[in-house]
Amino acid sequence: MRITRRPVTVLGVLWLMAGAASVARAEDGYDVWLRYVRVEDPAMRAAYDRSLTTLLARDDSPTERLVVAELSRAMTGLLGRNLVRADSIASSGTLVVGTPARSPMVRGLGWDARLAALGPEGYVIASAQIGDRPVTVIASAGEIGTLHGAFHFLRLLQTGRPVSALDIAERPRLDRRLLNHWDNLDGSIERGYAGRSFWMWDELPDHVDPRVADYARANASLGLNGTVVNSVNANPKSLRRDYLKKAAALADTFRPYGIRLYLAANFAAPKMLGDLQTTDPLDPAVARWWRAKADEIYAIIPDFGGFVVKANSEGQPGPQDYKRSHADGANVLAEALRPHGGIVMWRAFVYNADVDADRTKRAYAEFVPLDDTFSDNVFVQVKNGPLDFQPREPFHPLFGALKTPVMTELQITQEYFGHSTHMVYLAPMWREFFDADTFTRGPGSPVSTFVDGSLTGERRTGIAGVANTGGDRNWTGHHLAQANWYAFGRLAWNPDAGAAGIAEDWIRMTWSREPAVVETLRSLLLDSYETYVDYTMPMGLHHLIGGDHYAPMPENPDPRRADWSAIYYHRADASGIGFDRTPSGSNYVGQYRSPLRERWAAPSTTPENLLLWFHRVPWDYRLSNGRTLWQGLVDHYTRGAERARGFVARWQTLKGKVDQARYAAVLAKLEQQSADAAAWRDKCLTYFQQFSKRAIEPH
Ligand code: BDP
Repeated sequence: MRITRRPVTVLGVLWLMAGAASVARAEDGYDVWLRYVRVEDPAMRAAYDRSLTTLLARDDSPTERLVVAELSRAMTGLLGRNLVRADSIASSGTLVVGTPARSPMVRGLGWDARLAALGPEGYVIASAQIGDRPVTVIASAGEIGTLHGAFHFLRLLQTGRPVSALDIAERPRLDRRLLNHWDNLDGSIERGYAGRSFWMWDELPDHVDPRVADYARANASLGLNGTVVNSVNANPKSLRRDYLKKAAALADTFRPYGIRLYLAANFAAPKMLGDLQTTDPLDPAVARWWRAKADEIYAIIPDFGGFVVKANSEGQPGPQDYKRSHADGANVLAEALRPHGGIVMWRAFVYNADVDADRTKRAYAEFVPLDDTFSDNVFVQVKNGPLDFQPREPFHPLFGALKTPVMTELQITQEYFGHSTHMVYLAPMWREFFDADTFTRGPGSPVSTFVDGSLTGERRTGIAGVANTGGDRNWTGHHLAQANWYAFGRLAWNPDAGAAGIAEDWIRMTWSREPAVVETLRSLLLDSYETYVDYTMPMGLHHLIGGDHYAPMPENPDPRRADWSAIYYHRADASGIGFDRTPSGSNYVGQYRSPLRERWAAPSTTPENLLLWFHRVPWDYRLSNGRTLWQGLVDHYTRGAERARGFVARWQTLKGKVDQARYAAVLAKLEQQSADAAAWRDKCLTYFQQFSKRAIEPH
């Protein structure tokens, strides 16, 4: 009696646990989109069971071991069983993973040319026939490509897609796909809202926190291949030997995941580390110092990626301190890195008031005349917009203008987007940026084609995202902010990927495959960007904040400098509001090509969502819907705050459909967002009303 009952009881309990797994599983967000929750749908399970019985893959190298471990972890989670390891194709349903160089089975397929064309990071995932057995192959010219391919394959399983008739070939559209960490050596993170830095500099190099490998794994799952570990406001100490050894320990952890380490360099390091009296880039002693430093770095970190440099910007030292140009500065570092294959990413985030009165014009004014004078391993790193990651900016006019390779810089951390309190899915904004037409080669020259080099034939391409990760258990503070880390990675791989599709994949992997959850959460994410713009800075308004970059502060008069204030940008008075950047104003529009410069020079041909960015208009200016500008502002602020309030109720429909812990955490954040949105509306409308002297009457 006992003998027969016992297993039944145990099985019964297991069954109950499995049945409730999707809801009851305790979730803290640590596993991000790599949760590998059991596939419940019986038809899907049966299909996966047929396709996946055996694994034929080597595990003799660090990366191969990661591939095998990842597949094993995933199968155990998704299917409740591991694949049987095999040396030959003995059964149908074998998964073959490898490179032609290391796997005779892959070599035998005769795909070498195809794989070579996809490069060492690209891959093929295909259903094939070996002998009379149907198999699935994940193959690449490089081991890192097999890791990327494995993660892609697992994404199919996690999102519930069929895997029986696959023919996928991918290669990354951009060469360098980086996260930039604004982490300081003291563990704080500039503009970080998810806890402290998890590099744990004090513990390095002897102890590498396990989180570092988990971080690298998450990045590898997106195909990211580089990380700048320290802030652009760089502490020169990060180039000191003891810190290089610490960085080397991080690089060792990153390496099997295909991720290279880069450092932010302080331009005055030769002086600040106490070696030289000058950092003049044309002084031979300075050049020697950088060469010796580069040699030292590569001796410890052989695959070191290079330097990002913020120079002559916001108080940082730079070549202009010696009356030298940005190119002089970039080139001295570039020459030092060149023998080792390293690059310099020289940031264009500069705003020297001597160059032009309008801050948005300065980078273009400084860098275009220097084009052609940079060494060939220098990238100019350009933020998506000309000011500073505002909720809506036009694309930076340097996109499509420079011949020097450009490293695009996007900001994942939500400095101007409600930090880790507001839900704002940024992919729609990035899409808008990538899709904007630069007219560089006539109509049909979107930013994405400049960024990926296809427009100009440029092969040196790259993108950097300012990371939103930190030591918080869930990495990003807000559970939903993980979607921005995820979306950045997917767009870095393919800048033409759609915001909705990325969101859907992320939801299925991170939350649930249940249609109600997918639908609700996807529409929430997709509505969030425009809603945020509406309740904070609609119609091209920008910088309506104070020093915390969080709360509304349209009255901010920042005494330190006008271009850190809010009033300098909105210029509201009784006659109207907005910044005149047309030829009769600052002529910022003159930095764009025709027909943009003509289009954006007239209010009637400027998109209304950027009207006040380009123009100063009277309060009674008529919008296309017949409302006045003032009424339009009232409408946007009112609608934004209402929608943000509505997010709470929409989220509440998911109660019981997602795990309780994450449900409650997100709900609390959305409630705060709703209150903040109302505060933004009230503060901005009452502030502007003192100039407009018109009633607040929403449509
Ligand atoms: C601004 C941030 C500041 C950064 C700067 C930069 O407020 O903390 O140092 O950008 O990108 O957005 O250098």
